[in-house]
Amino acid sequence: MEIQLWRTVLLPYEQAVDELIIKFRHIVKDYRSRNMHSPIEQVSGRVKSISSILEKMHRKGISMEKMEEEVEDIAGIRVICQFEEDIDIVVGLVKNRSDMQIKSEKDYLSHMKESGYRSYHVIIYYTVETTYGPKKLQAELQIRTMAMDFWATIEHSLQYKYKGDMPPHVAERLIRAADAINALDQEMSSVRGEIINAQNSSQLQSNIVREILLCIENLYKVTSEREVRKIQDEFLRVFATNDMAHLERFHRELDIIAEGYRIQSLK
Ligand code: 0O2
Repeated sequence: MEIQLWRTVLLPYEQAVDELIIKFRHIVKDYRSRNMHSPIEQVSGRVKSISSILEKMHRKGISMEKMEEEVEDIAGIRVICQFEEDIDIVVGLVKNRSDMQIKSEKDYLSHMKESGYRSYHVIIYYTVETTYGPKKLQAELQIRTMAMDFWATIEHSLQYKYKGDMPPHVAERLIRAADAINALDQEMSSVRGEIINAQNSSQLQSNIVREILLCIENLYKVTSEREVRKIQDEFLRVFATNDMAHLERFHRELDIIAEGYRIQSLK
């Protein structure tokens, strides 16, 4: 295939990767704006390089005509979670969507690969609207914890270095590291509730502070600078107490004050 033709074939995959990243990032935004723990921590994606596609086709004996059908990970999305339990939640979110249709799943969590690799893979069908009409294509979602991702990234670069000929002592170390990663994930899961509570209250605090500052900014438009300064000083005093209940009370009171000014301005 000529290089220009490759570009044309790969363009919808680029679009799919861009769109999917945005959609998953919006899920994160949605959870965070509700002061809830997001099962997704980070999202990234890539279109497989031409040389990597060719290598896979060669290794698996895939013909040019069958490339788009049989190379399922031309578009790849990596979804990183904090906890192993979050992976199931993400898979559930994907299953509930009407814009992503699951073709197959590979569970390398319960069935770790020989290398030590752990992750949950989902192949989806996803339709992009191109200049020439809709195109249904496949994308691979790799869903894993931050710890699993750390291991996979390091191991992937070693695979690249040794090109399939990993010295046994390195492979052994990697298996041991994978066991340690697994233990770390289990340990983190055991304190998941506590960690989530701490994260939620920090998210709640930052959302409340944002709303208070927005409210103070709006008050500038309807009342005197002296009055706003007084409110701002009071906010800084309340903030310094580091008392969440106090901050929430201040937020409610400020809402009432702002509403009062709003009603006054309508008269
Ligand atoms: P890249 O560079 O990520 O695109 P396979 O024969 O494994 O290539 P299959 O059956 O399609 O083909 O795939 P599988 O097992 O679901 O793996 C697909 C992708 O998972 C790989 O893509 C890797 O990204 C990742 N993966 C699978 N096994 C391992 C592993 O042992 N270590 C690491 N670090 N990653 C793994 P590619 O095509 O290898 O590469």
